[in-house]
Amino acid sequence: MPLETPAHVVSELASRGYNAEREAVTLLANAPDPESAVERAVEATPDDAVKISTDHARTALDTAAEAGGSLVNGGAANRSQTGPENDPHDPSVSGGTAPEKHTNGGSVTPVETEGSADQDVDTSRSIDIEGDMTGQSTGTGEYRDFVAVFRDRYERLAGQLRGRVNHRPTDTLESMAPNSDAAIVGMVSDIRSTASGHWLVELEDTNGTFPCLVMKDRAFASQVQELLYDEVIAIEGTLADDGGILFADSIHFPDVPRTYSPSTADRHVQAALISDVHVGSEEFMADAWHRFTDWLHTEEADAIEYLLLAGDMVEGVGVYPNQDEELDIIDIYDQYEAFSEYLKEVPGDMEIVMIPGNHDAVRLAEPQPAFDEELRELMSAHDARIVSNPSMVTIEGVSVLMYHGVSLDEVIAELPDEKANYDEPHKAMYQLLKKRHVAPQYGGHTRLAPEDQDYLVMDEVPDIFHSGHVHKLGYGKYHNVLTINSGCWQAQTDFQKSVNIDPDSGFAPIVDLDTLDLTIRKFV
Ligand code: D5M
Ligand code: FE
Ligand code: ZN
Repeated sequence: MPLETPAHVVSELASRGYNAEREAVTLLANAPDPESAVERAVEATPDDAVKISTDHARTALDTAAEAGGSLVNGGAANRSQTGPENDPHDPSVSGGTAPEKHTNGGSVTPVETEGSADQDVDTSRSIDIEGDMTGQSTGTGEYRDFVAVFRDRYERLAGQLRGRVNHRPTDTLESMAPNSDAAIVGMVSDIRSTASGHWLVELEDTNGTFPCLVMKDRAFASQVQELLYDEVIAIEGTLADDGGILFADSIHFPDVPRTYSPSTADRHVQAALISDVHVGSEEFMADAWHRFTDWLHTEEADAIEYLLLAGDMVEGVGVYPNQDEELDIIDIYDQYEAFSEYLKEVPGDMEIVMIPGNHDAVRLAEPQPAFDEELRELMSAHDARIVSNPSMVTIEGVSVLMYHGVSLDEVIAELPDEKANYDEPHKAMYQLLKKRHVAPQYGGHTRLAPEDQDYLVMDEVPDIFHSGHVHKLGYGKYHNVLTINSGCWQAQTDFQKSVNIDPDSGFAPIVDLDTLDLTIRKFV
């Protein structure tokens, strides 16, 4: 294969199991004889390294130059030759060792990655992870765990609402004077329509439950249709004559303030947000993936320093009935090995963050801890940060809530079409922002694992909310929060055909972290 383009160099290196930095690829592709340059670069790379750094490429070109004639023919390749020599701390060389662990469940120190001298002189990357519960799971699935997790959810979301209403515990309401104004902060425990078409919403707090009547002709009555079981809301109203029911005047959600002002990066830097790669499926779109990764090596993609992957790296096994009929790779470890090879096509100097999805080899119940050591080992080429689903990832000061999105199926099924539908998946995500919880409803399609705290609560408002799962591209802003569902890299499956899901495959949403502007790139 002729190697004159960066794309060819990348695939040649990937086929030999190497990942490479962008500048290294540019250098090799611009050499008069790229083929032998690649050969030398591979030789110059230590045996235990999987990433070809710019320095390795330079060494290869320099030795060739000494051997006679210059291999570097100008252009980008000639921009500078002043890279650090034999830097023992070269962060670009991954020895494929164990990944960083975020075992304290809190934030970790931002990692400083030195840019290569001629590329991003002032670059210092910054990533901070919060809410990664990998290694923190304490739940045993017993009743008291459920009590603990729901209490924690209630306390944290009620805390967001308490300042806004003058609430009373449910067990004190009956002793209040009839007709007095009152408010309740509670978890939705029941929603029923009455014979005359009004709504009876029952709220539960830590003291008991209380019924609230929403009259059908009130302007806010349509908000009842947005309610999901187990979400935490506040209802204000007037107590009935006998004190046994609250006539609702308003419903409050924890919500995102309308005036929310997101943070932005203080330099021009971009992130690609993707999900649902589904390697191992017959429908995985390898060609689109190659086009995407080839493009990442071009100048146009120079500012893209981060790649966020929101779950479903591989197709998995036994996820859905009859899934095996559409598997290209039947062993899950083989699927991850193949995925790891595809990941090697991504420029080695990009920071990658990934969370698992429902097709990945981790527990299905949410929160999902990140991959175990064995899987991390399989994917070690890139030193990706592999964290739990969901996680809050702060890059360059911009917080990104990454959540795979299984609850979106439920939100779309439960809520009226104009509030949530598959063609506008971002609107279903708006609902999660409004409820400040990524998977409010328990006991339905979305499986929840009880832990000592509810990792699915959004304590902080994210600047960007990134999900996948529904395989539909959708984006918009909700109270200034950039909300993105990133589509997928899998063509329509038989199941999707049978239920008319027409996936948006091969798109890469690219976010400017300094402006939060979004560009959608298509690779099909
Ligand atoms: O699911 C992708 C989308 O398709 C998501 O909205 C669920 C839906 N889906 C796909 N296959 C099935 C089956 N067999 N049953 C129910 N729903 C399904 P993903 O999990 O990302 O493949
Ligand atoms: Fe998926
Ligand atoms: Zn999924």
